[in-house]
Amino acid sequence: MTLSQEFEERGFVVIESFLTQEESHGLNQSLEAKYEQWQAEARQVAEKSDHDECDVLAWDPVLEGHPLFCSIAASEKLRAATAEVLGDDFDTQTSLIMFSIPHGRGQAWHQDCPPEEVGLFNLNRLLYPADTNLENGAIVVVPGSHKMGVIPPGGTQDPIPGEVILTPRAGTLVLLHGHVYHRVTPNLTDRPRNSVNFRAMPAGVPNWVTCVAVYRNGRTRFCDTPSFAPAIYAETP
Ligand SMILES: O=C(O)CCC(=O)C(=O)O
Repeated sequence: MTLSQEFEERGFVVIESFLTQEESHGLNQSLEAKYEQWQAEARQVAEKSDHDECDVLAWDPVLEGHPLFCSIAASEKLRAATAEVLGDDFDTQTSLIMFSIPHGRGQAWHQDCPPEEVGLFNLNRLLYPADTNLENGAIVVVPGSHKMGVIPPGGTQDPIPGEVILTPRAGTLVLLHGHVYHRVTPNLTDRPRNSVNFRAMPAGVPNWVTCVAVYRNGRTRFCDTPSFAPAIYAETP
């Protein structure tokens, strides 16, 4: 099966050893430094509503012009891997680093954008600079759920039939369709657990596609959408 067929069928592909050891090491060092800076500032996780039980801190180093993150985001190898699943014509966003905080709840089941409009989706391009595991936070996905509509109501970390537990090793790239049901298990350790996400979209999909995330018990709006956006975006509370 080609990467493109696998992505179409399952909604995700896993590419191991995508980053060099040097790149993983450099990303890790920058992430450690950022976390230490936050610790010094006594940074807390923002108070969240009940349905998005996510204990994360977010950072956008590409927006800040961080050289290493910018060079990986703009690399030929990331472009080529993305083109395998989206075709040559795609758009990109800046970066989203998610620090799952120590002893936090990870990330509840969610879809990264409403699935009602099948063609309106983003692509998570998730890089893991360090090993993940069941202690610091596995990423759990339901293969094929990008074709199953809205995630059913239920517990934020309760298993969903068919789920697959992924524990990407350092250097792995996971390309994940934004309509796939996924969660990150709680971080039981004393250190943050990180993913680096360089989101992309098929050509023509607007930037605000990532403004609304769908949880099992509600939707969360992260940014404003234009008035002409579909109602699922424009009217989400
Ligand atoms: O950190 C991960 O492994 C997954 C991140 C995630 O769920 C997301 O960005 O929507």
